[in-house]
Amino acid sequence: MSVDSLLHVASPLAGSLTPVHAADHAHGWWRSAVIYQVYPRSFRDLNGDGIGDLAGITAELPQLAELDIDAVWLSPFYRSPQRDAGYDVSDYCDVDPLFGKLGDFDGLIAEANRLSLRVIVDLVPNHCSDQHRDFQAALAAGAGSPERDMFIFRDGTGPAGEQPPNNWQSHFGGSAWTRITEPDGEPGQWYLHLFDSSQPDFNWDNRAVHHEFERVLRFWLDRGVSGFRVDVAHALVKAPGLPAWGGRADGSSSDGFPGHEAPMFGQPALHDIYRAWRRILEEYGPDRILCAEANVDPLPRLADWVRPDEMHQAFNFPYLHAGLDLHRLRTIVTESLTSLDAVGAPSTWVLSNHDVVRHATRFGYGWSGPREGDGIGPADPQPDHALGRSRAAAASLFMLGLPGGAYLYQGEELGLPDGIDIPGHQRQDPTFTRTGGTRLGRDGCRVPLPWRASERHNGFGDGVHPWLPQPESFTELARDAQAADPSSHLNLYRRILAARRELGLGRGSLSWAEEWCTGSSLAFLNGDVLVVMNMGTESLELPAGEVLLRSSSADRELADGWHGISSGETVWLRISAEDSES
Ligand code: TEU
Ligand code: CA
Repeated sequence: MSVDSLLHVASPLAGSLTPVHAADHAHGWWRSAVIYQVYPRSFRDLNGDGIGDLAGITAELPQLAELDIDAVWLSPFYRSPQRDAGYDVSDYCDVDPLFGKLGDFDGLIAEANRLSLRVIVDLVPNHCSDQHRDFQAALAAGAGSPERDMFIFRDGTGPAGEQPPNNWQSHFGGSAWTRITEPDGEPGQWYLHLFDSSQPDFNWDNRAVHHEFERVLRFWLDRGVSGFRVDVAHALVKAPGLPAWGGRADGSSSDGFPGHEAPMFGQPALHDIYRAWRRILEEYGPDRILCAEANVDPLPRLADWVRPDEMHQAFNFPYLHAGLDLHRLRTIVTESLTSLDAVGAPSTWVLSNHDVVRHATRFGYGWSGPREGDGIGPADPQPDHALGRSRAAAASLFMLGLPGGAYLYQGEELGLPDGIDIPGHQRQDPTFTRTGGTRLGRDGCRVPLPWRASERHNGFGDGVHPWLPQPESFTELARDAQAADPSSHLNLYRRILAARRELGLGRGSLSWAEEWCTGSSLAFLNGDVLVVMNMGTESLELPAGEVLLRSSSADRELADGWHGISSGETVWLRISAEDSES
């Protein structure tokens, strides 16, 4: 093709770029990292007791390394009564026997090092388990004691203190307060728990709590972790006086985000805590990171969490919640990049995790799936699985073309759907019991992974049944079956991740390519790669360039002549230098 015709084809594209973000040349492996979330209970059960374990993770780690990811983040594996799947920690510096021993953790780190994978662990500082020795000591010590001051104990209201201290509600349903029986056998004080009643909130106004967590950070840093994902990072500090909250009582506004003034979220004193943690990490060199699980709204406020002396990253929940609403997606990508650029931080992107319906299932429902934390059961409207999986591929190909870091949730590379046929007696999310089954909770996205189609329980473990039943489709979706099929979801992910690294997209730039932002399609240029997602009902023609990747397996098999983008598809197209400049 002559230069003339290239320029001719390219001009509509080049003439209508809206620049948002410049290429990133700062130091830091994490700035463009792909971090893969391992949910230990459901990854791989090596000892056959039906629940995943650390040795199982170590055994399958080479399969993750093949995916070309940078790090794994492990959800909690610490000592825990497992009332909230391990987010109820009774000892922060030990491995629960369910998952193995500390030595198994060291083995996992050694294997990760061999494979050049970093390991990030989950830190749960907002609350512990009621079985934690500090909480047991607080119960035994009585009102007004220093032991009680580690937590948030208050006298009740009403004539005999029989009413909770305020109107706050638990995320999992019901009051956020539980009344205890005092050591003398009388009904006594109440303690605050933003989550399950077995998860008492720590009192972060107490320096002893700070010291305890600084010890925990050092413990895992000394064992070789590359950082921490910080659970409910926005909730540690509560407003003085614990004022009643008039919005939705769990602190969220109508769209599910924390309200701006919620007294349990986003308090200014949080930032000094994270500054102190950052200083500790820096004692270990520049490569250890903190990532906030901070559900922050409005988006520009997220930048306050990742200022140069605070956390390195924060999850981008607005991106996850935008789903396939292209108008919202565009606004969120623009706001994320511009507000984070202002503090020199990269953005992160995410579509699935262990708290939400998997995106392959969400996208099987028109434009908006079920409410967060509610889950899907057999009596609910059912998703279109094929549509969900193909849109999930399109959404992932779009996300992984964006500059910044990305978080993947185990099984999304297989296009796994949520488990739907889970009998009530097998559901373990406290949301299910605390709401009398009206909200099914998050078990659907936590179903054990299928590794090998021909093995017992699809290779999850060869002992007793997995702790949650696997849907029938998990056999054909098993990793080994997909590895053998060039057009599988897994092989698409492999190609995406390899190309993303080779093209340096995580460090790249972003300009909206207006010509292809039609309302039903959305497109950006990152370096010389044009990423177009078409959610309209019609196919679109693409500008000149080399098609690098397509999300639709049907179109991948089409004859070479096809130079368009189907409905429901995303394409990566390399525009030559003459095309993208001028
Ligand atoms: O979740 C925090 C959180 O605010 C939500 O994602 C919450 O799980 C959801 O709104 C409930 O419907 C974190 C963990 O990711 C989650 O698994 C834990 O249960 C929770 O903290 C408590 O530790
Ligand atoms: Ca096991």
